[in-house]
Amino acid sequence: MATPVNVGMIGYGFMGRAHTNGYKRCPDFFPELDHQPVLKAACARSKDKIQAFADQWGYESIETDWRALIARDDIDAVDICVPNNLHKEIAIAAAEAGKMILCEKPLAMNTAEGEIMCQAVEKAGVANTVWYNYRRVPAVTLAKQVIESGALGRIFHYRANFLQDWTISEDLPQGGEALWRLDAEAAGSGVTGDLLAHCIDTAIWLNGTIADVTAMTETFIKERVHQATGEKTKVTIDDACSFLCHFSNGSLGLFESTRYARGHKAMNTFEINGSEMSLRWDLHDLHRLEVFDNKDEGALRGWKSVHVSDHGGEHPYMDKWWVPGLQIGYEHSFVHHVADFMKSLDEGNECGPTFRDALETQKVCDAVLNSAKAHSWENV
Ligand code: SOE
Repeated sequence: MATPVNVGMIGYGFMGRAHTNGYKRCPDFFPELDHQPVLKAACARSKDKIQAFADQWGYESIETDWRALIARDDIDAVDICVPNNLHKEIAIAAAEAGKMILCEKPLAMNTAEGEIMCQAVEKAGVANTVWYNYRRVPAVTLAKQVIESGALGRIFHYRANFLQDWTISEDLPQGGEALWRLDAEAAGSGVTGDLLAHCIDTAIWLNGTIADVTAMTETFIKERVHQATGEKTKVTIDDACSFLCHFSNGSLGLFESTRYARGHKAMNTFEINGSEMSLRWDLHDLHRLEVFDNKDEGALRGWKSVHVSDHGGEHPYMDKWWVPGLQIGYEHSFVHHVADFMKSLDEGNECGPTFRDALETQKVCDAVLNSAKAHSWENV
């Protein structure tokens, strides 16, 4: 009999579904783990909406006040799946109540908030993690293993982008349900905290810390109707952001994100170039890791595309799924995150990215935004 981890989910949007699917699949595909999630309660202000969510996904009960959820003795772990401006208050209260916390990215609105959140979980000694899910796409995890083996040699370059196109229409309102990502009051920033944060988390994980940055941002649509008031108000998020950086290992970084790249829905890529080998990954082909190995010889030397689908059981996570050659997708990265969190409870260690790890990404985001404002280089 597994040790239950009773989850209290706060939120019910796209991410609430993605995380819940992770909790549901974990016992089926990682049955060897001692700790296993139980969908204990879902929470949101709207009783009708959260009841419908709970019924659809199989949560045992509902709450309409997150404080009541956190106060419950039968909740072990709180999943924070609400707009960024609510993360800090909920995380501190959950930590003080001794709950484990799984927080949606980005950790906080800014570094100052994030630091307070780190102190809260560290003081309380509660298990914590932030849902930077792309680390757990098997091809990305494989890239980490290859880089750690030293096979790339000296690293010269790292480049990444995350491109979307869903905010090009001037008629799209800002604020409120589904559109809070366009409202700086709720989101803290635009593409920097929403999209680049993913790229930065992956970059730091693969290539180490970032020392300094210089950035530019643009807000293409200056005013939008706010859903809450119906009034046209100034847009203060960044619609696009690009930055250059130095990594602490001496390599150079180049990052771009936007919601104005017509045709791109979620183009999330990275490439890393070392003296001996380069690796390249693209979310739209997420099961493939492209590799150029300078040791290869002859006329057929070139980029090869490795289908990360359990060749001889060597590919991360893939032995948990189907048979070799059959690929998995986006949602599995969340199942893997849940499984790794449960495993960390079994083993008594941390599940990265912890709040402290995610604070590093937050620091880079802040430096990027400050640099864009000041037209300067900023240390992280
Ligand atoms: C924005 O459209 C978004 O949903 C992000 O908030 C997610 O973190 C990203 O994974 C996909 O795009």
